[in-house]
Amino acid sequence: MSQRTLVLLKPDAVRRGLVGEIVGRIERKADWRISALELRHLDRAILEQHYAEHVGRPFYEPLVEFMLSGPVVALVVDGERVIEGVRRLAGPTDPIAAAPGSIRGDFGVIVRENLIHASDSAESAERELKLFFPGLV
Ligand code: D4T
Repeated sequence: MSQRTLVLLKPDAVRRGLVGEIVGRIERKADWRISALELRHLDRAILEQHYAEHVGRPFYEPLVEFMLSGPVVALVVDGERVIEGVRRLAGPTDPIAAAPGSIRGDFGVIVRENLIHASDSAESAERELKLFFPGLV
């Protein structure tokens, strides 16, 4: 089943020069295609919508500050079961719990700076793609 997902390489990934490494892992999955890719500075308004489910939680403000601390790389990826697939490549939220071989497991230590965001369901993907790439058909 071909799907489309929204991926963000977070400011830590960009700062640490891991964009090529992470994009390479996505590109090497057979038949997945990158249909948009852009270096971007986010603002509070878009983050408030993106992380709406977390507004008011203790980690929300530090998370937003982190996401504003430098540019991100936003990508749209298309392909077979890509929503579940990129989540599996990323590994679970906590990088110490993430298996070696996953992006978070290989490169991350703390939960906030966990390198990558990927839509977690078809509904999230639809909402997030509209938010980050409103012009994309
Ligand atoms: P994202 O949404 O960035 O792909 O991450 P996850 O889907 O894996 O995890 P999430 O929505 O639960 O968390 C979003 C974002 O908040 C940071 N975070 C999370 C944090 O700093 N402290 C915390 O306790 C949690 C749960 C990390 C990812």
